[in-house]
Amino acid sequence: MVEETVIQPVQAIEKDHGSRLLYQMILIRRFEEKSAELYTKEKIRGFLHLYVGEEAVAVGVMQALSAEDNVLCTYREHGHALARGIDAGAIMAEMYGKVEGCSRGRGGSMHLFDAKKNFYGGNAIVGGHLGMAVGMALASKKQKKNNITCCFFGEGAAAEGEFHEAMNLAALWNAPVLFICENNLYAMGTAIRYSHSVVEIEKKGPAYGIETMAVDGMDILAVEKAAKEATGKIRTTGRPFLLVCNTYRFRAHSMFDAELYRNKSEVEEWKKRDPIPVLQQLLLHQNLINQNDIEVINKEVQEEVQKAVDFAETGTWEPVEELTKFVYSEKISEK
Ligand SMILES: Cc1ncc(C[n+]2csc(CCOP(=O)(O)OP(=O)(O)O)c2C)c(N)n1
Repeated sequence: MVEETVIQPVQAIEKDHGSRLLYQMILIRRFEEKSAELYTKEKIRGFLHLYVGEEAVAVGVMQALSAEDNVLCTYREHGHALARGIDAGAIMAEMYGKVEGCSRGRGGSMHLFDAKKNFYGGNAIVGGHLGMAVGMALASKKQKKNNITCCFFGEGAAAEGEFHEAMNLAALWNAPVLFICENNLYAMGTAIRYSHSVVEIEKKGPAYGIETMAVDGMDILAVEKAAKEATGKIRTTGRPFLLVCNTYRFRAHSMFDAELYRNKSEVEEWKKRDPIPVLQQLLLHQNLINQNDIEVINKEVQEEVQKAVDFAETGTWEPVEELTKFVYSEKISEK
């Protein structure tokens, strides 16, 4: 738990809104802790990348997006999917590989997808979805849809050519993309200082004529405020925007990682800035919630996570004879 550090709110906060933000971050945390437990029991297979510690970024940014906006994420996307409003049961069933999963059980943890929510992955190729985001934003613009495409990626992706090509073309073509760099300081076991000649990612936006801002990614209110400012600008100018959220992952890169590249003391230091207790303290301090409210939130979260697990457990395995379905588009397979 965090000591008595109470952040100064960057904006006035309403009771209901504050409680909702807290609920969503706690839901993501408990959902992922449960996922890790189920992984060790081999209920969830394949890869599993946890977002623990970074919740303020996904929840904060989602507050600035409308239902029509597109969202693309990396493989560390359980938090974004939950914050986008995809049902926890459909996400858990996906990780179990059940037909009731949001990607019909074919994607697993790294490929959560829900077209109805305009949530386009879950992408496992580092940097691969940045180009897709520019393409989607361009398509929206041509179709005069007036929506934004929001693309989350790590600082590891920002060291790749894909990032620079995407930034260049988004600026050149005036594509309404909100680039969110989740800078958690490590790309697997590589610290940022070993992969970036300039570690301040926000310095890279202006090189492409893209307006950029950096924000404390452990402070959900600051993230929300910055994201709203960014989307406001994109909606009025039609231009892309780069928002760098400086954050930290508390757990290993994935379930296979001995974490030999960083000291435990560094992790402990960052845990003192855990976004959940920080927001909780702020809300308590402002008398917007009390201990009883916190207990109610925790109880409701626990029930929601349990419901998701029950849904996944009772879900259906895809029959073997259907495995070749959806491999090609309907049109091609009809021929
Ligand atoms: C093109 C490509 N190269 C390498 C990998 C292997 N890989 C998977 S995750 C990862 C680290 C990416 O770090 P970052 O972009 O900072 O995101 P984070 O995992 O920290 O959220 C790497 C190198 C990959 N999936 N795709």
